[in-house]
Amino acid sequence: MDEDLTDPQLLQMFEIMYKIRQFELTAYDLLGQNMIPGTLHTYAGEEAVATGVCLNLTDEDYVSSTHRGHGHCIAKGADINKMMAELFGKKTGYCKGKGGSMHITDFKVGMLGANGIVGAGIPIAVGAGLTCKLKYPGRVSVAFFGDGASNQGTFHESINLAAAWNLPVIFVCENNLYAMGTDIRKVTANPNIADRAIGYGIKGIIADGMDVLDVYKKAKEAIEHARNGGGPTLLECKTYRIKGHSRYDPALYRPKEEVEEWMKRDCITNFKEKILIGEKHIDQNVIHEIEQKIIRQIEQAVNFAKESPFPENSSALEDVYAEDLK
Ligand SMILES: Cc1ncc(C[n+]2csc(CCOP(=O)(O)OP(=O)(O)O)c2C)c(N)n1
Ligand SMILES: [Mg+2]
Repeated sequence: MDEDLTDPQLLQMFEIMYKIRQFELTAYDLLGQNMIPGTLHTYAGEEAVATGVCLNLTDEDYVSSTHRGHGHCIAKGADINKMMAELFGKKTGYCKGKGGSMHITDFKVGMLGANGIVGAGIPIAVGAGLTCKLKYPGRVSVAFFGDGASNQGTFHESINLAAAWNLPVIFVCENNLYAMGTDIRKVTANPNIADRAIGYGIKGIIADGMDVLDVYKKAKEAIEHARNGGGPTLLECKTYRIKGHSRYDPALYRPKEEVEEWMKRDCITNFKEKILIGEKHIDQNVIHEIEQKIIRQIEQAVNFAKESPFPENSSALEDVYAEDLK
């Protein structure tokens, strides 16, 4: 481990990743029990990416997210009670129960929103990046998006503009090899999305998305570069999802051997065993206490969601527009 991080910082990384994993596995089960309506896309397996990136950000920095957005929300500091209540469709949720998983937003912590439209969060982050440059120098904006989104026009238009205007935007591609059932290797000749950076005159970096320390270190470099006026970076994180694309996808299109290989690289188990215990000799009881604390927090979030009321029918047409024109 070449990063100069303290034990409390390393434990914080673990705690955030563990919180995302528990939130996701719990939500996955609750949806299976019909407690949560609709569908959802879990971030389980990819926790090191959001965690490693967002630990370099403050509440004043912005992130835009995707349909797989719970991990970005939690890593950016969103409230898991309000997140869970939103998944349950309850009035106490982030969108008063009317948005669901793919619309969770929290401006207070700079979370500009999950997004059900693939690639649509990328221009939003560029807009926020322009705001940073014009009004709040020193702040940065991060766009999280998938390998599938990297083949949308919005990706190319956004990255080109951000590069031309030298905006403080970090483009974080979460390359989990699949866009629903489409294998990236079947639709994209170059397996390294980061190589596209050169075409836009910016730097492209590849990080091991299963290694939170590698993501943290490379994101730090890109974020500091942007804060100091150096402009955008394309950071590609090689990662893999544990579950299928959405709750109801058994992911049969992924070869068994491939899944097994990636599962051996699980970002949480490896970080805990190799780094926290193996290298840093952190007391296992300390780690266990963190795990128990998170499990209790998730239980509380579920209870909060269960006990909260549904929105009234009469509220269906409220908040339809961003601003009330009364
Ligand atoms: C514009 C648009 N096209 C298609 C879809 C349907 N869709 C939802 S998620 C998804 C795959 C996205 O893949 P990727 O960007 O790699 O993200 P991942 O799901 O792997 O995190 C698709 C095609 C959509 N929501 N929006
Ligand atoms: Mg993908």
